[in-house]
Amino acid sequence: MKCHPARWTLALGVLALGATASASDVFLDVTATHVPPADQLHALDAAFVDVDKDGDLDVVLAVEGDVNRLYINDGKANLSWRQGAFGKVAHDTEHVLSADFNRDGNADVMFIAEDDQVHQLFFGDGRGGFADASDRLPARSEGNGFDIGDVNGDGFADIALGNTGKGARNLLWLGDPNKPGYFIDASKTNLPDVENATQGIALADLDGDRDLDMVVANEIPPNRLLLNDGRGRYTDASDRMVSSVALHTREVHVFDATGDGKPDILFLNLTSNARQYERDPQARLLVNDGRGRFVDESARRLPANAFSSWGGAVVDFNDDRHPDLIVGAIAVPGFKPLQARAYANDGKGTFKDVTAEVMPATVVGRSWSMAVGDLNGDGKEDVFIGGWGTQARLLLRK
Ligand SMILES: [Ca+2]
Ligand SMILES: [Ca+2]
Ligand SMILES: [Ca+2]
Ligand SMILES: [Ca+2]
Repeated sequence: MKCHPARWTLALGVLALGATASASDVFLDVTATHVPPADQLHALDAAFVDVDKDGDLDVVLAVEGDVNRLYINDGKANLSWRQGAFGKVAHDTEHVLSADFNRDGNADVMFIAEDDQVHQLFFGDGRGGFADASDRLPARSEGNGFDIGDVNGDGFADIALGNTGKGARNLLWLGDPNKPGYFIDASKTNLPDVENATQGIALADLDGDRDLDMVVANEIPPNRLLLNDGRGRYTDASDRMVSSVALHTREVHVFDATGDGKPDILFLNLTSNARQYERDPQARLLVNDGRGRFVDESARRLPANAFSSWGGAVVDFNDDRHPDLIVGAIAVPGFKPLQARAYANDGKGTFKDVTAEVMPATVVGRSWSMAVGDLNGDGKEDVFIGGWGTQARLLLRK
């Protein structure tokens, strides 16, 4: 559901050390000292946002079945819970993202919810406070994945929202250029009229014409690729994604895995939603052939996995300027917490499992969606790992 174009350029400033990573020089699990303890919480997703404009990234948590949370950063990645920041009412929240929807210069926050269908929008005041503007959102829905970007190039943030449920249609809400902070529902005019069971969405330019196309990750196959006409109108081009495997996908990431300057697509998959072994949960990397076709090259590029994955992150954890992967791992059947995996990129898009050397042994959980950014101001990207009924974890780069 996340696209990381900014990270490509960010990584360019990092010196390539060429050193082999070891447990002592990659990640430090600072959860016990830096994160409020909450080992029963369903912290399904996180967004890094500087809500109080003090120069450090704070952490916003999407919480399933409880009130969403704001953790304030002291500048050194010590996080403290500011209770009540997003009200006092629990919702079935699945995901969170940030953008400046009303263009007042302050970061805003949006949550989407599944079962109770209460999506929430909060306008930030730049001092850590938020005003509930959820009534600005055009509709309720059984939301399970979303992304934010300017799909029609008018400078206002737009929302692509993926839904599940019988007859579910996905939604596209355009930021209203005439009324900043309000939205125009363009779902019927701008999206293909097809049923989806969507768990993740990524907006990214997939065909190199400088507008945001869309990858739709579905729990019921097929996944879809939609191309943007430049004005935010999407047409189905799923035939550009070549894979013979029917996936139960939970999350999608678009990033340049192979280093050719063209975006590739990563699907993180389940065998089933914690029930039996039904589908192949192998993570899938669809590589751009240079002409905007995406071919499944997982077999030779990704470590084999039998675990299911509800979330992951793209991060250059060994400072070689190539994006590596953190992959959440849960054993299904059983829904058993496993150690999160670390896959190192060889620079050409072939990934090696380096979990033993890179991932602290403490990073075991029902890992869910993740956030990446520099929380302690040392210029290296840290990782916050959500958890379903297990402690969300914070990994700092050493
Ligand atoms: Ca801050
Ligand atoms: Ca704002
Ligand atoms: Ca727009
Ligand atoms: Ca495009």
